Amino acid sequence: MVFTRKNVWQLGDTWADPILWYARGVKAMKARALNDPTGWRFFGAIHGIDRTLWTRLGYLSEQDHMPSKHDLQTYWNQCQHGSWYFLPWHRGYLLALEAVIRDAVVQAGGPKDWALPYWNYFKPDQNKLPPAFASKDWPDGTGDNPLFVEQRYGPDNNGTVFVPMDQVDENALGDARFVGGADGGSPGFGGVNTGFSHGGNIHGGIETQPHDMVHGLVGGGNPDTNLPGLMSDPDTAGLDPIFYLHHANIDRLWEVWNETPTSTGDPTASKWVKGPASIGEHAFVLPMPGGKSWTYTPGEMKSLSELGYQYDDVSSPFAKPQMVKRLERLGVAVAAADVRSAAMAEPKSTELIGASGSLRVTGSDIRASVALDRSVQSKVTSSLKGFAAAPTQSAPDRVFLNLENVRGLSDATTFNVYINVPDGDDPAQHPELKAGSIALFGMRKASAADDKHAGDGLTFVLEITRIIDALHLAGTLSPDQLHVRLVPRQPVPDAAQISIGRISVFRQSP
Ligand SMILES: [Cu+2]
Repeated sequence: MVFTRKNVWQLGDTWADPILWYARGVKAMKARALNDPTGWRFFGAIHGIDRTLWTRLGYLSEQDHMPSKHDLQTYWNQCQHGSWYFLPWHRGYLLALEAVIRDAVVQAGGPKDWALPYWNYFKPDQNKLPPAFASKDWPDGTGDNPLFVEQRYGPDNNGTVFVPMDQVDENALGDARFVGGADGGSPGFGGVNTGFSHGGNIHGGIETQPHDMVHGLVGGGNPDTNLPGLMSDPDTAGLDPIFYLHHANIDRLWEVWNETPTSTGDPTASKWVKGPASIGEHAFVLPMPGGKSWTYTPGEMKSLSELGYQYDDVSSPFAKPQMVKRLERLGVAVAAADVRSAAMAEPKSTELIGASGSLRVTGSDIRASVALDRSVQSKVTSSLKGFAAAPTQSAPDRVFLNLENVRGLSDATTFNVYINVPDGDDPAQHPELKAGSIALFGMRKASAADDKHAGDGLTFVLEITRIIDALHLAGTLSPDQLHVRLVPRQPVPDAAQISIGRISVFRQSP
């Protein structure tokens, strides 16, 4: 049997069978105790649990019995973030949750081929929360719809949940390489090389966008209590039923990337294929129906078809490879095959062009200046010129803006980042100068110094090649400074205590 995950907005009806059965399965899981490995809260805690936060949000009480020490150590707090294990760990997590839901569905007389739908917020008119999740009622009007979550505040913190299209993108699909560097250059499509990483510092391309953004935009925060929506924090996200439809879409994008002609494929390094257990660290292990336990490796997650799964749509959202579009903008005509090899080349070196000092993120308009090293900058210009002169022999530099060591307390914060907006102008009027959008998913956890983390916070990497190319074409790529502006969706309160270690710019030569 092949299980097919389908687009939630194209099932034909708000309460089409896959959604109705999902709701019944979630209800069955929610009825189970905290220490039942097939219970809803147990699964949420597998992703992550912060007991203070759970208690304050009403998901944990003194009446709850904790799981055994063995179960706790085996299963809880396992999600992989800021790591090349992000995609494969979450693929396994979806498979296990789906198996537990399906077991409940089949026991209640539902379809044996039930599979999770996915939410593709990028499709026209599909960026709103699917209506079955927004309703307090079941279709018959009774009021305990388990898909509804009170603590889901949306981008404007008012309970209207949608994904604003100007804050998400799928550009990570254009990154040819799965694994990136932790050196200021591209973090890759899938992330950087780490060991077991429950909260790493540098998020990979697809993790930053759209993954983190959708978490922050859907969850939002409670404007009265400053508590995050469930989706906004990795320690509560797995409690929201929409989580699994969002992650099914991220998982689908992994498949889309693998089908993209410029992609170089999943990692082959044994540390990735065999997973963290192969280097003596925590294994990936999840509960299955009937008291079973399932241990898996990233290598086993590579092939969806071998796992018996497919998506109803894995077409690319881009008509042309992004590298081809870049060359067209630069006015360079190159055969598609040459473009492909240039895009797929392993990066040779990464070099710092400049950096700012530390800054505090508060209010609604945060500004910083990055002093640029002229000699490094001229290398970028000559790489662009050299490429135009001999396009089959080289590839132009890529340029990355890094927000390093972002620390603070409020993961629900999201903001847009702009470069060189003219003084007095509204940044929103300059989409061509937007470097990207960032959500601080995982920051609170990464900021706390404990036995496993140094409290370094998160580092975000945004590719600004497109903006640098435009400055180059306009003949204005020679300033001493780059002006960076951060525009939060909601003003950032002082109480969020958000700071950035420094903002830096790197060139990466292919
Ligand atoms: Cu997630």
